[in-house]
Amino acid sequence: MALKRREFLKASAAAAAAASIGVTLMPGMEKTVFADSTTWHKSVCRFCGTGCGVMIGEKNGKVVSVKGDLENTINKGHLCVKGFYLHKVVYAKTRLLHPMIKKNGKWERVSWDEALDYVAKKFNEIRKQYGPDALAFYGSGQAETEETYMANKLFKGCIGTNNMEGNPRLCMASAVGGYLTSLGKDEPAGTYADIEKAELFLLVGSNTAESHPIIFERIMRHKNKNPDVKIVIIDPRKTPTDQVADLHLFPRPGWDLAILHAMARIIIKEGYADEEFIKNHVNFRDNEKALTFEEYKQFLEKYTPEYAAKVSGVSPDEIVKAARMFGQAKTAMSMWTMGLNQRTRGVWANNLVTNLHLLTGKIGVPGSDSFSLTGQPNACGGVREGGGLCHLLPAHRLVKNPKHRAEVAKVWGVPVENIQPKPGKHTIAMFTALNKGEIKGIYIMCTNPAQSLPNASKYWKGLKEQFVVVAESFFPTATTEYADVVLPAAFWAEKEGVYGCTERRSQYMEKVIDPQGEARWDAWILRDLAIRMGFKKEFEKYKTAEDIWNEYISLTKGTDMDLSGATYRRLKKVRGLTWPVPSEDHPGTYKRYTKGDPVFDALPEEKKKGRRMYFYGKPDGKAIVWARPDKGPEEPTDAEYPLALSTGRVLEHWHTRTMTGTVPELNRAVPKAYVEINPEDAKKMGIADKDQVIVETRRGKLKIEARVIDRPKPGTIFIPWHWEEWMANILTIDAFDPGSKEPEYKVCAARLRKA
Ligand SMILES: Nc1nc2c(c(=O)[nH]1)N[C@H]1C(S)=C(S)[C@@H](COP(=O)(O)OP(=O)(O)OC[C@H]3O[C@@H](n4cnc5c(=O)[nH]c(N)nc54)[C@H](O)[C@@H]3O)O[C@H]1N2
Ligand SMILES: Nc1nc2c(c(=O)[nH]1)N[C@H]1C(S)=C(S)[C@@H](COP(=O)(O)OP(=O)(O)OC[C@H]3O[C@@H](n4cnc5c(=O)[nH]c(N)nc54)[C@H](O)[C@@H]3O)O[C@H]1N2
Ligand code: SF4
Ligand SMILES: [Mo]
Repeated sequence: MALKRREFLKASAAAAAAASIGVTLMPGMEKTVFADSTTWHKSVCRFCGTGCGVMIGEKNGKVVSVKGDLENTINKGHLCVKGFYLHKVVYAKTRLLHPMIKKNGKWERVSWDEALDYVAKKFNEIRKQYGPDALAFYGSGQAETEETYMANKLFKGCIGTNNMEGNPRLCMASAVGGYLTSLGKDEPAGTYADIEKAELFLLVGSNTAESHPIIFERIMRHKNKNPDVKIVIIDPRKTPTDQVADLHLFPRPGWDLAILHAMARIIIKEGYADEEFIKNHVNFRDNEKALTFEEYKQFLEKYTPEYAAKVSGVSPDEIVKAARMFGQAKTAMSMWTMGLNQRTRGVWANNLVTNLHLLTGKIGVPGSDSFSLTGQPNACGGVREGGGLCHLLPAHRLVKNPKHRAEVAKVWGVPVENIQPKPGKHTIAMFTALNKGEIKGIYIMCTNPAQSLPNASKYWKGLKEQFVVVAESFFPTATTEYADVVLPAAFWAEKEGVYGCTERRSQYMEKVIDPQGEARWDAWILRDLAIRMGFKKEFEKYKTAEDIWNEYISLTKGTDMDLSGATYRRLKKVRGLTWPVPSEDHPGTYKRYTKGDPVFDALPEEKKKGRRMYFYGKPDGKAIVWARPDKGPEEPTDAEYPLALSTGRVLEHWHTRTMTGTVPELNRAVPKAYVEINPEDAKKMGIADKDQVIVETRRGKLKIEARVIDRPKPGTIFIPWHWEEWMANILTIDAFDPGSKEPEYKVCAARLRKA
């Protein structure tokens, strides 16, 4: 079987490209590698938002191996290298095994009782003296839904502060803003099942091959079988994803909005718009007011291919070609990630991609969708759906909505006045308040902000000065350096829970082994802390993970993201369910806003007349095509800082490397950081491959090895941000999108010289 597939892959140059970057391991291969006494347990990869199903091999109480789950529809047995080595991460030498308190600057091992009593006492003192808003929680799209749910209840419902955020703010907030403003509800309409039905893929600001390898592989397989399938990329960098492109537009970082408008203009001018769909399903707006279709067309007149080319630095012909390819394909799927989201115009960029789908009606039908790729394994499930941001409550509810507060307070068993109507502080505001001493105590769980925040060194002050509790599975990390207390957290196979991935699919993960050392499940750490803080009545009722999940899904009942049919009983058997899934006999939903979506099906017939889609998050059920200005980045290049610096990922490493950095195979593949410089620029600057160089921005300086390579567009440089030793976030800018509050990691101005 493995051989056959390899031969099949070789048949196409495109697939060979994927094989060459080592994307997947062959199903069946594990049979030769693992002995039979191993028992296998159904779980999910804890890395990217693709959500691959894994089988965890357990032998004598140890996790010994991981293989792809053949029955999982997402990955059908395939895994990328990160998933394949997960079992090694469990036993890393750097696992944090005991609670510790920093006493007189030195870490001291303490009992759980001492650690939790200490945190409870400090938090209560701060709350009493300075009020609830002097406390904060900072969580993660890698935490399980049950874990984020417990934190949400403790902080928003019991302590009474909405200062509850998480790293999805750095990641998915612009996509949330994009979906809400364009379609009215968060998260994609379609699912991965559209991949095999799409004729065209528009990959914009997504290095799919390295960041979502299994999604990339599905696209490749589909293209191999159907040579007419086309791939258009808009990305300033030539990444491994580029190897399959039929057309690649290389804009200057931060300047691609004009391209998307120009594409819309050509699509309409050349008759590719679906006038019937537009009439019944679409409204037009600019930042101030409603527009007519005619007014929108007038707005677009500025965006000639020549104008867009001038702004973005690509050729007019390529823009025309991209627009025609999008227009001519019967079905199209756009996918994007941080190249759009991590921008001060992140929400607008999201809107403009969705515009193309709304104008052509390439949405709500098989093979077509405006499909945002989610970064982390549970950013959708725990944080977007679970309500783990400062303005949200569980199940797409808002703190500012009195009805929503009342519904949640009732289920939480807390007085409704406990939940503040005002959103708390978003991530950058939260760490700014920590710097200023307005926030005096913070609980950080499953994230490493001292390294991952933009302009990170600016925020070390607050972490140093205030009371910082870090729940972590590994030690040390950049953030534990500044902690007062560290709490060892059970890791992946050591706990059960649910992850919700990119395609609205919730999947159950089994607890396979006991935690290492004294590590405990994050949800129980939070429960026991809550009880010690005085919230006994509210928290002692949770005895199992299922108790938490059941309460959570009861809150989703009747919402657009109804998960009430996704019980543990069911999730333990199936390979996840895509919401809405309103009852235990409901199969889950393939497409939203259209026939088959229980929310759509329940709408009165007169509302649906003449419509194949109803965007029920909008008052009249119509989605919005946005006329947004084509603004560029916050810090454009200039004579002083002539290079555009971008940061991002490599296939083998995950974020701050606390996990992948413990796997020798992954470290060998990419042992250290570097700055990519285009050969043209390198020549001008007299820099050779492997030279040590200094990269400098208005915020910091970094000494790093040069990699002279035709990947970044001339005038741009790229640094993978995974290494603490070469911390890219010393350099990045902390300007953020005014709507989504997501920072602009993807573009700032830099200069570079030989060290
Ligand atoms: N191997 C690996 N996979 C991961 C992760 C990881 O750490 N390692 N992390 C996960 C997470 S949380 C996330 S959020 C995703 C991120 O997934 P991606 O967003 O795919 O990854 P990045 O490398 O951050 O950036 C993607 C691309 O954006 C492009 N870009 C930069 N500026 C612009 C611009 O102005 N316009 C356009 N159109 N493109 C631009 C960059 O050139 C880059 O190729 O990956 C997930 N998967
Ligand atoms: N320059 C630059 N910076 C970026 C980005 C970029 O593209 N460029 N991308 C941004 C994006 S998209 C994201 S999502 C963020 C990610 O940034 P972070 O969330 O800060 O990065 P991670 O390394 O994933 O941190 C997760 C932490 O949780 C710990 N951990 C793992 N499992 C568990 C567990 O079960 N329980 C607990 N309590 N801890 C656990 C890990 O050891 C690790 O320290 O970074 C952002 N920062
Ligand atoms: S593609 Fe993502 S989810 Fe799948 S194995 Fe790789 S890291 Fe894990
Ligand atoms: Mo992310």
